[in-house]
Amino acid sequence: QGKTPACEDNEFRAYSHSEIARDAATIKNSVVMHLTTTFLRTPDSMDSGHAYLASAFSVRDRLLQRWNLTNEYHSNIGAKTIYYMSLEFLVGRTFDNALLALQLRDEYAGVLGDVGFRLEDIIDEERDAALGNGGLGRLAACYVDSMASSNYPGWGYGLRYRYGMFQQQIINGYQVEAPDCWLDSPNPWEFPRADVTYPVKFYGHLVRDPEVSYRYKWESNVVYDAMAFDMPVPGYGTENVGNIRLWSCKTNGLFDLNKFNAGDYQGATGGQVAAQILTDVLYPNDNTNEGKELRLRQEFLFCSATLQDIIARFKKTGKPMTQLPELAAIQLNDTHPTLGIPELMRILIDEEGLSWDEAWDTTTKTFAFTNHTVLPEAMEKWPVPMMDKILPRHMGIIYDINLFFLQSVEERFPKDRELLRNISIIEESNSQQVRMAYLACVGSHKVNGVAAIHSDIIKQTIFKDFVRIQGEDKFINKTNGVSPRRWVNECNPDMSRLITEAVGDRSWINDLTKLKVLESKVDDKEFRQSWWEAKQKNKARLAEYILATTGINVSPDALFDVQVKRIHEYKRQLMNILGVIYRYHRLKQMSAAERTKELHRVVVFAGKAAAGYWVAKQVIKLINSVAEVVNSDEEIGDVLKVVFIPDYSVTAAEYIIPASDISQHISTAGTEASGTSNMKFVLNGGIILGTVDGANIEIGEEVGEEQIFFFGCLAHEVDEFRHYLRFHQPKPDEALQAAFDMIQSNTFGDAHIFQPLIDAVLCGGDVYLLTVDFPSYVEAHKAVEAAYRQHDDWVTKSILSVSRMAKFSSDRAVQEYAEEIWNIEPAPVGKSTV
Ligand code: KOT
Repeated sequence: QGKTPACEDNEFRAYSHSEIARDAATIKNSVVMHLTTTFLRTPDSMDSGHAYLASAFSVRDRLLQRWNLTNEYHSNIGAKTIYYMSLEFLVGRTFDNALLALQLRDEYAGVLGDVGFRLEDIIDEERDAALGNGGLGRLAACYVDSMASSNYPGWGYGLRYRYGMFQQQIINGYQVEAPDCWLDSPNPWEFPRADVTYPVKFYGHLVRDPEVSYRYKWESNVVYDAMAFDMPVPGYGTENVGNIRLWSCKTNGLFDLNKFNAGDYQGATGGQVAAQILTDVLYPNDNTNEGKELRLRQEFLFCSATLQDIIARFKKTGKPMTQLPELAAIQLNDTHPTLGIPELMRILIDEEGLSWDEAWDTTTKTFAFTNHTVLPEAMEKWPVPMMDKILPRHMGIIYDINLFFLQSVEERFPKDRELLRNISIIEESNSQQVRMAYLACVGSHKVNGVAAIHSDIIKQTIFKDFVRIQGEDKFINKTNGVSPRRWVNECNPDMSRLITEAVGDRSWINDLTKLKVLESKVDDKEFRQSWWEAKQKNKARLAEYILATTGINVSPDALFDVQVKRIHEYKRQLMNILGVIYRYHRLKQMSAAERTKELHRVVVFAGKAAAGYWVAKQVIKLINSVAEVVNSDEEIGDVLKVVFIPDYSVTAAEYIIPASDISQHISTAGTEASGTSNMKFVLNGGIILGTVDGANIEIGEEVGEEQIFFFGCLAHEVDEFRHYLRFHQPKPDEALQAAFDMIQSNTFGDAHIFQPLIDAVLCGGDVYLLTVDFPSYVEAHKAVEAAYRQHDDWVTKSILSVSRMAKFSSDRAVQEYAEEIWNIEPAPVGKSTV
């Protein structure tokens, strides 16, 4: 290929550098242009769906212009770039986010208003990009948002699943999964790049280099093409636009002409089908590892395409490969992208001709690894025979990495065979397994947990021996954070307006330390009143949403008590619904007169269960069965309502979170690595009822103990309780027993369906310690209720909490990663636009 000549045409160049047009006429023009030419519609036949698409495409044009400038600039100055590798990016919607970032929201609202559309309705036309399960995927989306907004040269790398997180329907109280066909309508927020395509090999055999014993040629006929799709990530208040590059498996070239000519039309496309399957679906598991072969192939396609792309970009600089870590940092979002380590080794040794030592030094300086969970069932392990068959070269490299690592340990700790067995990357079980967390750890220069307690726990458990061998300094904490753009400014416009008034400008959106000024407003009567009203308005908005999605009527005057997250035994939605049942039991025992004195409460649940997770699905059924009985009990009326909102998503969260008074984060101590919705709830003026776990602890430290309701046993007590309960019958207290009794007397339908849930507690060792924590859980609820009745104090708690939440901005988290792990600096393209 010849070198592209520099563009001599100044009009061309001037246009590409031009400012974003903000006047109504130009915006209108571009919307109509897309309506008529991209979508072949006329203004007279425009419905809200096409109004959305045409508007979105016109915003996209503006983003892509800045996207180009950002990338051109970063490559011109030779900026070091962070590559955030994640199998999940839970982005949600982009249109409103982009409008806010470009500060074009009012302008588009005006233009659309002129032709009879409300911006809110147009925004509602967009489907979520649900390329993730929950916290881990949403964290990745917040981090690329922060990189863009803080001007760090950074890209996310992921997979473009044809079907994202399944849609959840509730039928007869049960979860039913339906495919998420998010790409059925045009997606304005992705940009296909047919020119950015890499071949990815599978299977095959190895031919040893005659000269260098550890260098191989990997020959295979099974080669798939991964093609890039770019999703622009608008930075807020800056001209920088970040990028998430997603790979899709291309089916071109897999057409078998021989079979076609022989009349085997089906067979001719068999290869295409096999290829497409690779990026077809997101595995809907959160905190569990299924160990499916297809998933391993997905992971490798992702890692190989990403590493090839990063290296192709680096090679344009003409620098030697050993300097890669000076221009690139790669962060592994959990172990899912760990094959990037042996893939980089393979490229450096087999294709670039580096020695093993040079390659290893370069690789370990480039990679860093984030661990997100301590649950044993989530630990990724791959059978050696499976990996050897699909990725023979990588299996060999992993063996060598392990050999050299074990040799170095043996030198320092001679004759400690148990130590060697414990830290080996290969687990010696029947069918050996590759322990991906160990591979990620050995191949990285830094390993971090996602909240202080979690980072301590991993140093004492899974990485204990590694801390001894590789030193304390390698193992650090990076407490999670969330984006103030999406999780305050976008989802809570009324509260945001109040904050902007208090701060004096919108600078807080990129600098949450500014929230401190709210503390001085805490005694301002008018401010307090507006604060309360903003919450009430959000509650009214959620009440409408609940009515629309479930048909249930709830009053915004009740206390909104919310638990929304993946359904998992360790998150203990079961304990919550048992608490609700106990409350119902008490209400039924009261006289009508007594009941009128009770605080009205709406208990909101939402969340998906992995399709194969039977217990979690039964919990959903129990919640819905309780809801049906309680909500139709005329004696109870508005005193207690129970709602399960179907199909929890980023967009649903944007409605639900700003409306909560109290939210529950009640995992068994030591099991929730961090949690991130806890941060979002408090940032939106809600109070936490939670265990001493994950980021709850640090939130408590920041907001002060008056502003949080803790209960339950502590992480260091858990092992002892579990041990005791393995050999002794768990003893539910009276309250918990009352709840069990109510279920068992068929109050919520056939008790048989729920008996396994009760058995898990009473006969299954109560692994999640419901019997241990239930008494203090009930007490904590009482404390919440008493506090909520003190309306004035509650508003104080709410304002003080928000004012003290600066730490939990993903901007702070990303800055810490940049300074302590990635060694990169901000590189703003143009001037700040705030
Ligand atoms: C594990 C395996 C597959 C898919 C997801 C996971 C996973 C998710 N592991 N940890 N998480 C969550 O990550 C969040 C972000 O760090 C944490 O806040 C949360 O506590 C983890 O459960």
